[in-house]
Amino acid sequence: MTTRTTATLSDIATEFERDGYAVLRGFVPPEWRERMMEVTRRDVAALREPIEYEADVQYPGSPESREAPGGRTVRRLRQALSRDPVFQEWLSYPPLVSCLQQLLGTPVYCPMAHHNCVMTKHPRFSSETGWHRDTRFWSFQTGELVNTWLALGEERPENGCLKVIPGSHRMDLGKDRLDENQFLDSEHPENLPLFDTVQYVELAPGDLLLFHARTFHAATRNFSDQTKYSVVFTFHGPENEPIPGSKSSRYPELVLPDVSGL
Ligand SMILES: O=C(O)CCC(=O)C(=O)O
Repeated sequence: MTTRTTATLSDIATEFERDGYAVLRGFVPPEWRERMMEVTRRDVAALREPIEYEADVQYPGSPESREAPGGRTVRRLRQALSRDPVFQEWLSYPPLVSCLQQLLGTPVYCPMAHHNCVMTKHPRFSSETGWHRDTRFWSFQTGELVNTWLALGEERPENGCLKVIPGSHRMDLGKDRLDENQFLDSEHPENLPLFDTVQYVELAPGDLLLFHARTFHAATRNFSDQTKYSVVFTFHGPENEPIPGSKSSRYPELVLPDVSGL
């Protein structure tokens, strides 16, 4: 993995195409990051819906129910775009949009049905996310979508940063290598070599991880004493659309401004 602040768009695209992810350091203007953090803390404190609670996913480590101790621990503030204009500003930020145009073509669309959230990972009640592709329950014409994962604070192995399997966005895997929830079967002999290639994506506040929606990724719970916050969106280009009538088409999509002429 190469990490740079001054990479050309074509370097980023080459790395992304090869590895299924790329990291751009210090990418977001600090005042936006601070505002996103403020809004996140406000909405977590107020339990402002729509929210996914840790108890809802029932992953290893999740509280047993919303009524159990820690049951109201937020996992994800959904519909970030409806929470504060800073998220719309972020999605119109020309350096971000030009990266996405390079990877996906023009115009770029942001489905509001998926991601469009702030992920929160609480130290006491967070859970383990198994190895999966984000496309597992999405319905688009193709799997060509790009996720942006913006670190509002530090992300390290200790607090449950993302782990990725480089190049896995281009791998075809038989169904027998996945469990019933489409997580990678950790004991399947053909999957074992993949785990030797795992990379931890460590991020500093303001760093941006771009990853392909087919890249296998996972994360542990948060073993630190501070909550971790990340702003996550997904995007597709003009040659990929949600399947009509599916969950992926249940909300409108935001069309990002074309920045090619800037
Ligand atoms: O932070 C985590 O636990 C991973 C979240 C994730 O991969 C997802 O929600 O798709």
